[in-house]
Amino acid sequence: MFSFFKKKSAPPATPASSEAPAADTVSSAELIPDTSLPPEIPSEAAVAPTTPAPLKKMSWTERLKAGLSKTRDKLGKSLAGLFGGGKIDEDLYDELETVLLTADMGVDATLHLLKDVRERVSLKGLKDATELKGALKDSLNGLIGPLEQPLDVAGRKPYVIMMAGVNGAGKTTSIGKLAKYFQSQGKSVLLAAGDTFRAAAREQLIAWGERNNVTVITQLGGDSAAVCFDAIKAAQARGIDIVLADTAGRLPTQLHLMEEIKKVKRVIQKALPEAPHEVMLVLDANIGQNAINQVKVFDEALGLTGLILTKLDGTAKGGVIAAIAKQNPVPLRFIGVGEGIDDLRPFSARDYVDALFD
Ligand SMILES: Nc1nc2c(ncn2[C@@H]2O[C@H](COP(=O)(O)OP(=O)(O)O)[C@@H](O)[C@H]2O)c(=O)[nH]1
Ligand SMILES: [Mg+2]
Repeated sequence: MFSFFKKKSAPPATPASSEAPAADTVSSAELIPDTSLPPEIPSEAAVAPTTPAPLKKMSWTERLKAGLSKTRDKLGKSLAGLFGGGKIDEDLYDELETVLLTADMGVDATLHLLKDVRERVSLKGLKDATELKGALKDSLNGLIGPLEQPLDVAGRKPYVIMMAGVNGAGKTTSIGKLAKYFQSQGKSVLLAAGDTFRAAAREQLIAWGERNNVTVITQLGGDSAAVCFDAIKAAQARGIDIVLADTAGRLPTQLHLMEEIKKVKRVIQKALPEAPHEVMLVLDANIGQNAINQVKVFDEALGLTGLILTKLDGTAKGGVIAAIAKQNPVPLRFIGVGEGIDDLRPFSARDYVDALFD
């Protein structure tokens, strides 16, 4: 019931030219309850708890395993052949190289893992191929372990999380899931509908907010930076713990849009100098190796502090985590393995490796 959107009554208080939002953006604008929601918003289904019942009953470990089944099938089946028996020799290492590359780990991570596995094998004097699995798991854990740095939102209020990423990566859906996740930890949450390019994105967030008693700050036809600015001011006024700011999707090659999102970040800083506390890039795991380029470009533009990797359930390219760890190790805060509300969880390297191999 606490979903609001701002009537476009005041002139845009904003940043477009001056980057200096009026101090009274929030108070001078009228906040009115949104009654104009269409009865059904298809995209919203993404964040609604529509997961089929049997899946709901699964534990996170089971869901993670189910979610990673495509990657595991590809990796696991090939590895099962390798680990089946016989001697550890050069042919085996050659095959292992191919398998790792096929799981989208990329050349750098693959070479790193091979070298590390060889060292473990010689250190422990391993001879039999069946013993290789443990060595590979340890190597992989060593490589991706540093990405495991859970988000710590304590001590700063509001804690501002800004989302970035290409269209369809899962930004808005992840915001819905994260809002629920933080609420379950007793935190209050406010959403900024910063994707002002698409009406559907705004509606997706408003509808989600209504269902879950979360305030959504939005402007009809507004400017993304202004919406985020308003949201932070509203969160401060209301003593809210966490602000989740959505932004429109953009490709790293769309330079004007990359400039626009830099501006969003600068205006957030104007609202609260220490914010955004977290700049999170949302990546669709299906893009495989392209993820590396996206991390690089968004990092250069915004200074990323965290990643969310979504849709691990729909892809056999789960190995991309190893590539990120090797080439651009931005902390992987959360991974998504489905469309259900509980299908986004903090990344655990060990759980991930276990789900891949066991
Ligand atoms: N299977 C699956 N689908 C996801 C996941 N995360 C998001 N999606 C879907 O991806 C689509 C695009 O998500 P959306 O949040 O609108 O992307 P945005 O454009 O980045 O905001 C929606 O249909 C989501 O349900 C995930 O972890 N697994
Ligand atoms: Mg969106």
